[in-house]
Amino acid sequence: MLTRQFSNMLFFIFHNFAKKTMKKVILFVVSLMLATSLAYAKKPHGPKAIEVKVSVGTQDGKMQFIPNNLTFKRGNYYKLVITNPSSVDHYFTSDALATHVFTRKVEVMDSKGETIAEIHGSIHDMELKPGVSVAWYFFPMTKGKNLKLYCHKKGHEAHGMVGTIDIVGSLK
Ligand SMILES: [Cu+2]
Repeated sequence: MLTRQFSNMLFFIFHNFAKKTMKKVILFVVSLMLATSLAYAKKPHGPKAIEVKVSVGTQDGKMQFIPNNLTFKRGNYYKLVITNPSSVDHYFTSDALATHVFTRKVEVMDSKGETIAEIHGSIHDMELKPGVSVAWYFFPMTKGKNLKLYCHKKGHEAHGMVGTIDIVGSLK
């Protein structure tokens, strides 16, 4: 009789304890789910891109790409920001770069930096009006050395508006 009472008591204690613990566990799991969903909601979509900047021409009218050599590593994801700070039109042309990378998208920005267009598909050539920026998002795919970059506006290449692009490293 005593043992039965004792075991009943034990069962009651354990049952109550389990209920409380269960509540705590559920509360913990729910708050964890909430926290992770909040953390994800704050993150922008897609992988994190490494930003590289290049200017086509200069404010004082030089026919140059700055910098005139760009290096990209395979296995990374890039956001190449091409800006035209000059007062004339310039091209950013590289047939080789276009075939050596996988383009995710190209964003076109106005002079205030606001995105006004998003382009999907492979890009070979772009002409930038004064004050405009373009962000080219891509994954380097094929290795390359001294890939040609130039501006094909009449006379600009002859004036030194040329550059090179290297794609290095291995795909993991
Ligand atoms: Cu040019």
